[in-house]
Amino acid sequence: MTDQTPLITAYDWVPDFAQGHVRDLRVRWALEEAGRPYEVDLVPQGSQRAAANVARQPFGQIPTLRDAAGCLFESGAIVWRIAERSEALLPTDPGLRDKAFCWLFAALNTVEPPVSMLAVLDIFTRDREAAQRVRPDIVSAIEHRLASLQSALGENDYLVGDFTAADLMMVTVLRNLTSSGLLGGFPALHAYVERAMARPAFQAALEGQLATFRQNATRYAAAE
Ligand SMILES: N[C@@H](CCC(=O)N[C@@H](CS)C(=O)NCC(=O)O)C(=O)O
Repeated sequence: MTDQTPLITAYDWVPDFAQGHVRDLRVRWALEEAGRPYEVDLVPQGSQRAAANVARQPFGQIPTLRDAAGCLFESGAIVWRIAERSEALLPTDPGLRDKAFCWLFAALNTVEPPVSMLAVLDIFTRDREAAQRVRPDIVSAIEHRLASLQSALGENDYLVGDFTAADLMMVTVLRNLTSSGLLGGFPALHAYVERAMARPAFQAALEGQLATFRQNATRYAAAE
């Protein structure tokens, strides 16, 4: 790594359900949009609690970003920092930048919580009966958010004029709903997600994450 090359952390492998959704994707996508080369420090799956990881990220999670200015954690903070230095991810107008900031937080703090809860219920909750009991309430909470979001998006392609870091964040949250089919009830949001995912920078970021998992699949399959 040169002094100026950002170094991000990512897992060397994750189970199938998480592939293409691990949050280093957000950072890769932002750097790809900004046209900034980067390097990836692969964290071996299962080593989350290792001292080196906790030193970088207090919860032992990925992603982090290290560059000449220091080390950051939390994907929202990292993406915002990249965006602040790139006109590809933020408008120059201060009012529009403020709007993008608000929408980035809305993605993480208003839309993502019920979306994450659905993943917890569908993937991680061992008590299946309990999960099925509360699932309709969570689906309803998500649909409530999606209806408001679709209405705010209106007929626009993106949330704040051209594509911004806010769209990057919102789309990485919304695409976690793909397998649930919930986006099907919101055609404008479905089209919004497809539009953003068609961007070459997204495709490059996704391929970067998936290529690593493919390379390490045999090793982890053997260990299972
Ligand atoms: N709020 C954090 C969440 C990071 C996060 O949940 N990372 C996951 C991968 S997507 C992780 O490292 N999970 C392992 C763990 O929590 O031990 C962010 O946005 O950066």
